Amino acid sequence: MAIQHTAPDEIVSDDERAWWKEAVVYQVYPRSFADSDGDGVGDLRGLIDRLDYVASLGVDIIWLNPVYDSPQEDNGYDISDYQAIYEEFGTMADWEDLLDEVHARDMKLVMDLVVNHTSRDHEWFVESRRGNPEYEDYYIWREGDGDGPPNNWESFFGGSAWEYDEEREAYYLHLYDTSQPDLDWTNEDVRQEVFDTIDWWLAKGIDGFRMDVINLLSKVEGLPDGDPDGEWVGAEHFIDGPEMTDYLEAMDEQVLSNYDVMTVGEMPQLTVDEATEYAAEDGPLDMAFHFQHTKLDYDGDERWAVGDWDLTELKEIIGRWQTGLEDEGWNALYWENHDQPRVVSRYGDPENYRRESATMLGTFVLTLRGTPYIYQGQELGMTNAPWDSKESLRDVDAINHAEELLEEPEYEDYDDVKDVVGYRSRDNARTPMQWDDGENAGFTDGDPWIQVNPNHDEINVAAADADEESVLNYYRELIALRKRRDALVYGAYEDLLPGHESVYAYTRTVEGEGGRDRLLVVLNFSDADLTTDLPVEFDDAAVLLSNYDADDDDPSTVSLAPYEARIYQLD
Ligand code: TEU
Repeated sequence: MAIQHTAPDEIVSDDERAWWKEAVVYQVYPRSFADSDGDGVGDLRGLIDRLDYVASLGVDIIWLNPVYDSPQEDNGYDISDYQAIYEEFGTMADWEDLLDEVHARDMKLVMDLVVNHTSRDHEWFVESRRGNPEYEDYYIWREGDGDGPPNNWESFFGGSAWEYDEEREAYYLHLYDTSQPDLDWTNEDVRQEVFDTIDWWLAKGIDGFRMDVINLLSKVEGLPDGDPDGEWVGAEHFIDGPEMTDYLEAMDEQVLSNYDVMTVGEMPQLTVDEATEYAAEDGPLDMAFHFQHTKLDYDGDERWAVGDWDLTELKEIIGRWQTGLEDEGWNALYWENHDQPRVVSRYGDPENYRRESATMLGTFVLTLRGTPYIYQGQELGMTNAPWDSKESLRDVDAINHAEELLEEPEYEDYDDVKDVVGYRSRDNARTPMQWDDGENAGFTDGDPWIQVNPNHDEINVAAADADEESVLNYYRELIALRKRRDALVYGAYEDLLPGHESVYAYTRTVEGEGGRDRLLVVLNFSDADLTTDLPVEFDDAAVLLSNYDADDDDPSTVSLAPYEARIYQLD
């Protein structure tokens, strides 16, 4: 329910404003969004047909996952040609139509930039492994150490980060799948090729880039062994390496700064200090994704094992980023993307309080300081899916992990590992968008490349559209509210109850010559009814938005239903 209040105008100065700070981003994973030609794989025409839906959310920017030519071993993060469109997604003409249609709806289009590695099928790699002098140093080739690989570095997807190549008779480095060899960024020709590619796309009129694992470009000279007990063996030598800032600054100077575009870096193991440098006012990037809040439900450093988490830990992490980037840098806010399990299934209650927890978690990500990113289906409260057989898995990372576990004596067959693989598998995010309750959820007329979540008969766009109380309509209201209130975009963040284990309450305040606007967000992260005191003046308080149909006569003692979210105007 919403009560209309107007915010004072002109509190935030023009100097502080930026279009990408005020924007809400919607992430489209084209393979799973909409299939127009019945081959079971989503495509660009399918996306074009659904652009009115995307615009109806009130979002400003679409971030499109990779659509470049690729053998699709890692669903497009293995690029074989940076200047061509993957055939199953469509043609360059389709892509150009997409750009026009996005712009015609006053939205912007941000593309994925994957330049830490290419596909093994990229011409550069084909020539490099053959020893063609022009390309021989495009990748990181090394002799083995005795019979083994050059060092102990590991691939993020498991196993050694080195693969022996018979043709070249040497090992190449791949920090991800064996099909994704790392480019050698110390080679000036490589850097120039990448800068030219970036320029080529920007000249076509796109509005920015999301940069894949961009803090991995620079590796420590000599490639020494990594700490064998590290979370990712070798990471201390290949994350934020010595030339990292120089590479990004050169990219900015030579290409990015010639255009008014948005850049967001995906940066594993990023810290606040690093973020303030990369995304400083005059830094090379506008903002960066960190991963700290996505590891809450890990068991220690163990990515696959599921551990308990508590709300005070989340507050600590969020507080660190909200206050740490107050003066320098800008947050990229997200719960979900194509690599993360569905947030309702992780931090909410998909069985008993799906609508409530999905809307509460949505309130959180849309009311922090930073630019929010919503992943397709998140606005419906889509959930994780059952992964009952190994054959149902599609994600190279999940399949590798299942196979690794099955080599251990304690596991006999897939049934023994399905819970752990199923919970974390990136496939959870990649089940098709649920458009209606028909066969295949209206995603395709053919056989979908990955299973459709069986709950699409209940959770789908058509049903949500028609239901005033749906997660979808709540997201729409919330996005609209964010547009009306500068406090939600620019306001300073203050955590009111850092030690509370169930209630997350914070204020967002903007102050300036034009006055002051202060909003209060109160979220119940538990499935219990509870009452709490809040250390704020409530005299003129009024609820701006709530995910329950409830009003509060005496708001200074707040009574909250399970997963209830409320936004108040304070003064
Ligand atoms: O992902 C990088 C990656 O591995 C992180 O998202 C990871 O989940 C995080 O570091 C956990 O701590 C990107 C893409 O998003 C992914 O789809 C690709 O497979 C990968 O790079 C390789 O290109």
